[in-house]
Amino acid sequence: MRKMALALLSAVVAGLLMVPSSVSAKTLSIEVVDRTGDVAIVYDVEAYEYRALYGDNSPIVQTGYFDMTLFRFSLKGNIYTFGMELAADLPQEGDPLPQGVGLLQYTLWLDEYWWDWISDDPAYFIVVLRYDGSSYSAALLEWPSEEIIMSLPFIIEGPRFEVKFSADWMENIPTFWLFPAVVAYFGECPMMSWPDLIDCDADAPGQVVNSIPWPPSES
Ligand SMILES: [Ca+2]
Ligand SMILES: [Ca+2]
Repeated sequence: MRKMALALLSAVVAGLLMVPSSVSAKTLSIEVVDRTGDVAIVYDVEAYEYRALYGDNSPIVQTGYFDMTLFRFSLKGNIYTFGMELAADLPQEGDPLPQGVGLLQYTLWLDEYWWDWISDDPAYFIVVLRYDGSSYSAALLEWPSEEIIMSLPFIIEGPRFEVKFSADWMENIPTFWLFPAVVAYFGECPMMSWPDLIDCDADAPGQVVNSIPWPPSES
């Protein structure tokens, strides 16, 4: 299903810097910095150049909360935490989304394999924080059905959020790949678009990986 998003975003310029991960006996964590100002930048395959899908003054860009600047994932005890920082505060409940956007979704795929645009390999689960223009919700979802397995606790503080879920769901899956993205659904269209990915362009300066391995390697 993710591959369908190629219709809108054929490629995305993304910068990625791996921040050294901290590993201890009790806590595993990883932080990945994402470029600021890379909302919906696509590669124009006809012009052979990158261009912004939305202008600087478009609401999608102006709001700032479609622009991921940091991705966090950690395991402490039996609890996984998925978090992001955005370039601006997340909307307050009741704040309208930009015109045309029906759902804002901060998304983390937990993939079986290193994910790429071509093979579109299956995911075990996805974890989402959703805002529909009136209220937030967070959930663990089956993929690709997107059926809710369970609602999840979350906190939002300014430009940051965290969603927590039990490691019991992954107890038979000791290793997997992480793929975080900021997703939007427009109007009644069931297809998602991708205002910001952790990265996907092999030529993007600073790129290290296409998906992020879990658990992080000790270094
Ligand atoms: Ca990005
Ligand atoms: Ca970004």
